[in-house]
Amino acid sequence: MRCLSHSYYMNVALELAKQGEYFVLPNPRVGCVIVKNGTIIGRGFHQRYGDRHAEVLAIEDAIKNGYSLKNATMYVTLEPCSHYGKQPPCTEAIVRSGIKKVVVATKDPNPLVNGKGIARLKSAGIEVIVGILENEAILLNKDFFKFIKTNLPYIAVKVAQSLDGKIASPGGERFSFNTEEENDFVHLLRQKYMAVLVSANTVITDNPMLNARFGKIIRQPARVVIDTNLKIPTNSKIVETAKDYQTFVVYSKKNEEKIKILSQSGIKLIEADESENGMDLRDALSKLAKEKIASILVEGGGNLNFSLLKEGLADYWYSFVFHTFIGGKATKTSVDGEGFLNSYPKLSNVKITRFKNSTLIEGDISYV
Ligand code: AOF
Ligand code: ZN
Repeated sequence: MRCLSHSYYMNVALELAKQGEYFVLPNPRVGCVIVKNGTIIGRGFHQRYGDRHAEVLAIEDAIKNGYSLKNATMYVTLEPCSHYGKQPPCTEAIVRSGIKKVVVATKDPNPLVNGKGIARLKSAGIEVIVGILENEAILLNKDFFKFIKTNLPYIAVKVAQSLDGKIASPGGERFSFNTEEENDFVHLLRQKYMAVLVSANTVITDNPMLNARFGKIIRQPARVVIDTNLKIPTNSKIVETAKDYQTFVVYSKKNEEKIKILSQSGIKLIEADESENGMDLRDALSKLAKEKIASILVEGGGNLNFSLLKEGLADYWYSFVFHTFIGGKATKTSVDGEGFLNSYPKLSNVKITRFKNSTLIEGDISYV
């Protein structure tokens, strides 16, 4: 009998989980393998939001392959669920199957599960081991973990800037040196998030579509406009195409007439609290989380980016640095606002990708 380590099988389950990437949010990516006498007899991963869970698919796969699950061991990247959601509890399917040991990478932070799944398995006499490749499992679902623990979406900010940090031309016009390479990358990136977010100023100056239309197209993210005073032009592309893409406008100052026009065009309006400098961003984001928007790619301007960093709301950063200078004292930069005084946000786990005309610098944002 071949006997490989727990981490070997968990790694196979993690690789399976990754295949759910674009489709499962706001659920987590989950992968599962079932092992008997050293052989993987069943595989499954959560494939699409609302669909069946990894464990149930792995059990079905093993049965379809003609195996008995009696005395088998299950490796799953997240604690099996024990509640009735869109799917019945995985714990019951596991208990019924005859599996005798379950190896879990990490506990499910969802308050509906959080330890209850493990307790249920143990109460049925199943041996449970927790913590194999735990860091990898958390990293795989860092958006889901933030969303479920804080009721705020996971926020990534994407900027395209010159070598000297400018994001517009000195006259204020849109700056885009994007070639096919960057376009394909960004449009795939948009699809990895549940929504793309800009401020109303960006809609006014650039009139963007904010959809995915270059390269490989798998899904369309929702679109969010942060629009404190409801300035969004009713003839902008976003308003005109609101029936084709899920679109939210978040505002703080009521304007009944504009609200009516925007709602009729298919936009969902969200009212967020006001703050001294316009909108309370944390409140806006928590209201988007209530709409099940678990992750957002922000493609806004320097002021919005500054506020997100200042309030510690941004989690990840992508800077496309084009190998070009723009110059100009007053030219807009990727992070404007009044600047940080003594504590500067930083990037960690930095990754660098070279394109022909630009270099992408990305990483986790840490606030110290
Ligand atoms: C698992 N295996 O593959 C996934 C789990 O609405 P439902 O029924 O799909 O439940 C969603 C919740 O279940 C989700 O928030 C997370 O806590 C857990 N996801 N659990 O055992 C899976 N996707
Ligand atoms: Zn489940």
